[in-house]
Amino acid sequence: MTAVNYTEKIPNNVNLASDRTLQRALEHWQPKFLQWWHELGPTDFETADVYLRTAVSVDAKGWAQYGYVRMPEYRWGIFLADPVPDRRIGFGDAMGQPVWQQVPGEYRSQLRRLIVTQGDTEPASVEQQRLLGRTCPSLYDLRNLFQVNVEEGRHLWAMVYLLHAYFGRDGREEAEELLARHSGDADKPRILSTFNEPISDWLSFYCFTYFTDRDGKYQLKSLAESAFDPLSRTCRFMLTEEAHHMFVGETGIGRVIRRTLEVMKELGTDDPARIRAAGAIELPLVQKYLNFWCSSSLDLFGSEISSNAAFNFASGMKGRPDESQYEDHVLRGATLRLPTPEGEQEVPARNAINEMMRESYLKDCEIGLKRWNRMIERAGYPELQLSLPSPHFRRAIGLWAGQPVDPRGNLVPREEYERRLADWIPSAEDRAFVHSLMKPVTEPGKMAAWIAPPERGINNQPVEYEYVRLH
Ligand code: BYC
Ligand code: FE
Ligand code: FE
Repeated sequence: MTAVNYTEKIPNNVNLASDRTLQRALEHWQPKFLQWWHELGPTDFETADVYLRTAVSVDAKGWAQYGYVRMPEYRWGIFLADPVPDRRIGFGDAMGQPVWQQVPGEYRSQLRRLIVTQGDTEPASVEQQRLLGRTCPSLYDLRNLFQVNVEEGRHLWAMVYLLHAYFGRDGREEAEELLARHSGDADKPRILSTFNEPISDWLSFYCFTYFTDRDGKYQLKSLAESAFDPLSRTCRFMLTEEAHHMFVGETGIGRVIRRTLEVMKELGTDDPARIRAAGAIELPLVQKYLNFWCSSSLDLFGSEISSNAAFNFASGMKGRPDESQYEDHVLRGATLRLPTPEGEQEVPARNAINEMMRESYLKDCEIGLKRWNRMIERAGYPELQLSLPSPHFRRAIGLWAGQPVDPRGNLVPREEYERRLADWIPSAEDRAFVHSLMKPVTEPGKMAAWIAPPERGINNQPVEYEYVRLH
């Protein structure tokens, strides 16, 4: 079951050949996917040989194989984690009952909506990142970008498989729509806000992989709990790929900080103007990028109080990340106190699932900050420590949407908020400065001046390895 079949047109471990109708439908979608990749993927690098990992089996240990691949020839396929024998629903009203191998009629449209929303983010991120290759800080980073891109492409395949296999004609139509909406498109934008934000510099890319891919991790964890077993198995395998995306974000931001600290030491100052003149990014500007991407990504959890979330939980469609860590998996009659702009409010716990997810997400976000702050403190600048903004800052969804809240969580006069926003998130001038640093470095082992080298290479290769052969 775990081995991946690479002899077929669509690599898979779901025995696709046994269902000719499904196979034909997916083989019909495949050229449209490739066409989309040619148009909206990293098109400048179609002929480059990239040192990529490809899944060869789905067990946790040693599922990957590394080698040079041209991206359009990447073997995108359908991989599900192995089934758990006698798996039972772990939460909600149907707790303890066997999981579903088919879609229950009464939950069909909501399940489809969850799968479409998840699927929409994957190609969106590839579109957002499509021009970054032109300004890579190193071949090592270029390779990591492309690894993330091909895997997000595969995540799209994962959702399209579910739509085709379990939702009939409207599933196939939704699969086409996933290629028709585009990030930032005025007429047909991507569904969720963050996926329409431009990612035009590498600091934004690292912040996106740190904060936004981590939303992916938490959403996938909660869908891995789903009573719809094919969805759960798909998401479990996607999570093993996701770990690398988070690694790229955390080490990317960490290397930017390390380089800035080196420059501060060389110059003997923390003066932003002098740091910029030396070609590095001052820590307060890193903080602004964190504020921007963290607040944007917090919106991806939806409203604090959500009847959608309550329905998803009660029915068994979507649980909480690591559901087993909670004591009460049913939450009937349970309540939670939530801060609102008008004061505290008591709400049924099921309606506050989005908020519980956001809380566990924020705890996970803190881990990288602790590491970075240790580095900053050791360098002798404890007053320049970085922090996450308040979850009420700059929200566009939910109870705090449009509220003038500063990054520390204080409601401030609206006029002050508008005036000071440029102190809290990157201003046009800040972005122009970061863009001015984005010059490609493509000699093996060399790094752009604004970022430190990584501690080690990929798959035990040295940092100087030629991770991408450009032609
Ligand atoms: N932007 O009850 P509400 C990833 C909409 S990332 C725009 O508050 P609900 C990845 C919402 O759709 C993970 N619209 O929220 C990362 C609803 O609209 P309708 C992606 C938003 O439904 C990096 C309305 O507001 N996966 O994988 O409880 C690279 C009221 O909704 C936003 C998923 O999201 C927003 N930010 O929760 C690559 C999992 N937020 O239906 C990939 C599947 C909310 O009334 N999705 N709205 O028109 C879900 O579970 C839920 O749809 C959400 C929203 C958690 C997103
Ligand atoms: Fe993904
Ligand atoms: Fe990801």
